[in-house]
Amino acid sequence: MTSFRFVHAADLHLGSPFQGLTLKDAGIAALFVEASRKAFSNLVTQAIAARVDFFLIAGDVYDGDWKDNKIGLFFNREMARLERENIPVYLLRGNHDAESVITRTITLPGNVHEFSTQRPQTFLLEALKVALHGQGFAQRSANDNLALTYPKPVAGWFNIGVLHTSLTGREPHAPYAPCSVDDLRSRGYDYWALGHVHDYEVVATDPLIIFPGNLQGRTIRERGSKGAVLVTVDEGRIRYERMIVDEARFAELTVTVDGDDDMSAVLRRIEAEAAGLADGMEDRPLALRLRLTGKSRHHAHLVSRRQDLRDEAQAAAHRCHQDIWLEKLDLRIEPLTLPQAGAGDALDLSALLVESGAGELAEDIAAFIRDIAQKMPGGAGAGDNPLETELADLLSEARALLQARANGEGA
Ligand SMILES: [Mn+2]
Repeated sequence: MTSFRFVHAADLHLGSPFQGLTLKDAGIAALFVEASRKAFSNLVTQAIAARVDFFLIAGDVYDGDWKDNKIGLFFNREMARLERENIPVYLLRGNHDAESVITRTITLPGNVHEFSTQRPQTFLLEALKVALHGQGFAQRSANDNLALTYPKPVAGWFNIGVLHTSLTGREPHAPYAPCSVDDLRSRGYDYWALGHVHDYEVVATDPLIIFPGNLQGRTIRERGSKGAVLVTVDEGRIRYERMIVDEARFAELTVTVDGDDDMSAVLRRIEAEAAGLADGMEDRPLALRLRLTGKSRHHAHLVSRRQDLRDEAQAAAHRCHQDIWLEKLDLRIEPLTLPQAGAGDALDLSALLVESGAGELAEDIAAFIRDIAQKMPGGAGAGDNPLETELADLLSEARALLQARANGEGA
């Protein structure tokens, strides 16, 4: 057997819109927007430095159809860098860049080889005695078990299966090309280069079945370090290691307040716990979703000063590290004692407020927002409406504010 090494990447999602990021600093927001492309350039640079023999991409190079040719031009430029180093690339289409989805094209250099979307195809790398088996998606949906149709291994060669799949289901990913680990094992290959799931996961070690994850976190759901996998085969022995290429990271932190905590006590808690985030940043900017939970006798005061609390929480985070940026303050603090509906005087504000949260008001407002969103230019009404998804928070904030005023706390 020969010795060689290769990159296994997937889910580049080039052209992906940056969602849900409410970073206040425009410069930092721009850095996150650029991060996906930079991460892929970093990977190409690392692959060249590692002198890999070939480069695999297991689907979803593009996030969807291109708005213009910019994203195709970017990919071509990176592929050409690999071609000048004589590194061939083998890729297939996933659900996001299925044949029927992408309508524009840019001619790619000759080192880029695409697996058929009609049937399993095998590329034979004679010099390395490596056989690559794969099939891309013709349509966005792929309900068939593609793995079971992959061919028998080439005897005496190193066989790699390339597949875009959710296996038997990986929340929150929709099922695509469903198959079991045993289905993959039944092919008798040496390595399965999977794509689709955005978290790094070594699914099995005999044979190796790996999801490399995506190259760059794009939302708060994609946290931690991101990258591809470098696989080295030496006289039949396989080693693998992660190639971390991300430019910026997402993290969540839950801080539980104590019943007696006032604003400054809450901020001290945030500062103490945010100090632990620096290790996971590895010199990258971090977008932090901070969740405050617990019960507090100062609930109304804290919630009615949400904006101050957010800015002070950002300041506390910056006292720990200059590159922690608050993505969102998720305020889930509850009052020490919930007001009881129906108790007390005829005009009980607490009771009224509790009742007002019981649905009707929320539904009215949601309908109102939908109505306005549809009339907005530029497709603002399409897809998830950020105002609508945060409605419950806004309502609870308004309730706390009103309660605080009624109690004479001012605001
Ligand atoms: Mn996918």
